[in-house]
Amino acid sequence: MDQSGAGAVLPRPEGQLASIAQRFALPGTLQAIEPLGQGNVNDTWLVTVDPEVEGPRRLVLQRINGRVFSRPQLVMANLQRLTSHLERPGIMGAAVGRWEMPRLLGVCGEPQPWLELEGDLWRMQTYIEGSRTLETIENLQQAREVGRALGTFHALIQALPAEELADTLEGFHVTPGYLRGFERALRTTTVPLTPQVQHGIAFIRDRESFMPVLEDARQAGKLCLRPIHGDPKVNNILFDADSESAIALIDLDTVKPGLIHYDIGDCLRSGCNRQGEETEDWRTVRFDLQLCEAILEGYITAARPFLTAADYDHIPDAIRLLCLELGLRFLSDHLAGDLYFRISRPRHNLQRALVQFRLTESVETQLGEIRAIVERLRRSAGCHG
Ligand code: GN1
Ligand code: MG
Repeated sequence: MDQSGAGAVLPRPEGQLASIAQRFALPGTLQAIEPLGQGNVNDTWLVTVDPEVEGPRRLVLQRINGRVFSRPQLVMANLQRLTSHLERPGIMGAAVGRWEMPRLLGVCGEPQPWLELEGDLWRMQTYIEGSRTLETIENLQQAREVGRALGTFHALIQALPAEELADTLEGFHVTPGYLRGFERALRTTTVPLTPQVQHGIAFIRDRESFMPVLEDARQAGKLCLRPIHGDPKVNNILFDADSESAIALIDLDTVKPGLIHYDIGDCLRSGCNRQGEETEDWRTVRFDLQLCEAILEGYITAARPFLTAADYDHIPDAIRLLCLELGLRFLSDHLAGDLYFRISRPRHNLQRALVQFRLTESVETQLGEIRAIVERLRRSAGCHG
């Protein structure tokens, strides 16, 4: 989910969507409902009300995708656990400057802040006013802020025990599991094995032995499970509308136990691709080292207190792996008939996969430089080991 993409206000809403919205404790009369953002998994709408009492004018309504999140109640339980953690005294002190969290709205006559209708789970959250999203990073200051936002989020949730969060999406970012899914999809696929698909298959085959790199480090006790965001791509980071400061991380459905390297890798694969992951011009995609350095610098300013020497050691591989992993996930979904990621045209997931594979290659050719950047930042953060 992201907060961009709000279009013109529609006529006063009616129908099923409006009656669902009205079951929430809206602070006024419903005025408009319009699609919001470009999420690949959940459905999101911006709801506008005419406030009768003091309260928010704009809200975000979402239907959680039950095919992806088989137990969406656990997603909501994690969100509530996260909120109660952040409300504990002293926790928000880890955030410098303006920092916001969306708040859940109650449902009229229900004890819990969500609705279950015909197998779908619906929820409503406050829209963070005075904010904007970026589809791609435009300058180094924004890059530092993207990193600082992720570091701040990690710092805020470090003291939340990972075992108090449910595993809402088993196998999420566990790359060897995605490789097994790819093999299954390949055995049963009915899509044509065009030269582009074959290129993707060969690309995966050449890198199979690299895929367990983070899970091996976890099993060896070098990295451990911590609470993570799970999806810190650039358009899930809100910026202040009037400055270059990041003020929130949204799309909290994948907050759950994981490796912080999933987040670091995912944030860099998204942030360092200046063309964005939806570009059709996949051949010219590259991984931008300057943005990489600025994002990591921003991340480390906020994350330095809890980063270990082993954490630094695994950052370069995490960057390479998360690009490769998303390419693998997109290609598998293309082979499986586009069941997971929403598409807007034929071969959309194939094209997305080719973008990520090109990005992976660009990371691979610059791994020496990436290692040098991490090493320099580690030394200036005073971490030896
Ligand atoms: C999905 O739905 P969205 O766009 O927030 C996916 C992420 C991917 C991302 C790629 C639960 O996120 O893992 O990185 O697409 N979310 C899930 O754009 O699988
Ligand atoms: Mg998401």
